Amino acid sequence: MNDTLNSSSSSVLLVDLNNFARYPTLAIGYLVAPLRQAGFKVEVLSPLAQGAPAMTHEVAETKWEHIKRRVYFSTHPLMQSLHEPLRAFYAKRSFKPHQPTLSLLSERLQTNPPDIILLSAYLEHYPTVQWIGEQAALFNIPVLLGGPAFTHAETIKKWSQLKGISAVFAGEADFVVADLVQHLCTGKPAQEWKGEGLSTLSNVNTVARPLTQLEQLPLPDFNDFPWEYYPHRIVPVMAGRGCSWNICTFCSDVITANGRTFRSRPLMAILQELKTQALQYQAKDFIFLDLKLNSDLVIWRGLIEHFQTVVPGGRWIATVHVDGKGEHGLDRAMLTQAKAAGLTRISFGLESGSQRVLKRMGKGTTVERNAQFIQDAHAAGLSVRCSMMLGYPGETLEDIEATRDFLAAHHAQLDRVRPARFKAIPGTRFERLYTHRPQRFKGVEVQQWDYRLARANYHNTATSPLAYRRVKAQVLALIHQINSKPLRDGARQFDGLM
Ligand code: B12
Ligand code: SF4
Repeated sequence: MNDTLNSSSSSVLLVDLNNFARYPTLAIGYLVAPLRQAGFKVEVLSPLAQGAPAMTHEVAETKWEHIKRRVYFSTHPLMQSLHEPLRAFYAKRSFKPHQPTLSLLSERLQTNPPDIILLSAYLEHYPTVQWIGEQAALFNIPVLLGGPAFTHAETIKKWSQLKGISAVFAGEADFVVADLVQHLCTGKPAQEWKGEGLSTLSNVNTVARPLTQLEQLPLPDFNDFPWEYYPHRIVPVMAGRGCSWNICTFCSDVITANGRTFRSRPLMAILQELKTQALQYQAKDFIFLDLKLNSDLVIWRGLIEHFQTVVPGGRWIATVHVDGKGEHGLDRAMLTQAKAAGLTRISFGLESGSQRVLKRMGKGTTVERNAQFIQDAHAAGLSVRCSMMLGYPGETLEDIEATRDFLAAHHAQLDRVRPARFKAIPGTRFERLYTHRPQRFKGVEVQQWDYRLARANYHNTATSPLAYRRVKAQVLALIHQINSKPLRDGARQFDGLM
């Protein structure tokens, strides 16, 4: 490694492993911008940037999808023991390395090696990261790894041990990435870097504190993405990081690098970003990736008030949380204004139709408020999508019956429902509650916490009885019916995006 390298002569190859979205990866935009500003020669290698077809997050509903869902959500005692091998099989297939990207990387290392490789990965990308680390080691090229899920000491430790991975950065790197890359490019040992959050094989450090001063964030740079290949030009944006509720027991979003603690950006900066990005990428459609866009009501109202001024004719989609008490900015009048401001689709975490389950989850909402929100959002002309959870620990026959009745009652107003099986994730409030008092979760037995993939293998015998399974089948049938409906006008371009 050349000790005299400076940022203007160092080449950085940023590898983004995401090909699950039909729009650029926000993290990449936030890393490229400061690196370019610092004078590095940055190149992005990503399946998406290589024109790989993006996988669809939510595929069109068919009979086959329904059957797959029946298998995935089966809680038959036999299936409970098959879930883990089936999951591993699915993960292997879905997250298998994208060969064209790897071939390009391989060729690049042989012909024109970069000074450093930066990898942004989800934990599902383990085999690809392993492969890239091994290849880079052959050419003696440092590899810096980061991603949203590197926030648990045990996870960081496991990934720091990978061959060829020089260091794992845990936290939001927006303000430090240029300095860190400069440090590593000059060949200095990673552990001598003065900042927070950097771990190596021999020294696992804590996670960098959540960023403050978000007003200083640069404009994400998406120039390396192949806009011409996208069926619709959609720009991702985050108005703030984290979630103001921050309490749900199962939630792993609020323990990610960017999700820890709620921080808002100034309204003017967000509006300026919308205006500039729309012009820069000739796009009018935006996806807000905020965990809860109504976390800060000043921002939420400000966006509704000014969106059309900064992006005339533009449209946007967002996720919100229906707070159980007080003002949440989601009354019918506000939603009607939001629709007029271009909001096309709204997503929220319904989770359950049972008040008891919502309470156990710490969801901070009520069944009545959820119901009112769905009615109001639909009446305002919005496409309403919700995520929900089946098999939350402690969910009983009566609870799942309440969920079935809720879905049946709102069948006409819901455009899409995305169900998930409860996942036990290390670092969440659930892990702490379970470890402290497992008997609180009757029928649930966590067999193994897997820190490398930040998940757990568990059984939930409470969901095995035939009566429960029958009602669950009814819930899945309702979901199939809802998801088979045509989408409301205008929402089609946004289908499957979140
Ligand atoms: C938007 C989103 C999506 C979108 C778009 C994905 C995309 N890549 O653009 C869609 C809907 C397509 C999606 C799909 C999936 N997602 Co998703 N998604 C998110 C969400 C809500 C926001 C991500 C985001 O843009 N964050 C904003 C940026 C700025 O933050 P960041 O990514 O953390 O990046 C910062 C730091 O991590 C760090 N950093 C990141 N990379 C690097 C690299 C280096 C070298 C350095 C130094 C630093 C660094 O600096 C960045 C800037 O501050 C997160 C939740 C969350 N809070 O992160 C989940 C999340 C990332 N998704 C997750 C998952 C599991 C998935 C799916 C697998 C779900 C599924 N089963 O279908 C798929 C597959 C995605 C794939 N293969 O790429 C998990 C990942 C956890 C993990 N295991 O690693 C998360 C954390 C949700 C969760 N709590 O479980 N997702
Ligand atoms: S409201 Fe959503 S993002 Fe916030 S803690 Fe609950 S599940 Fe997580």
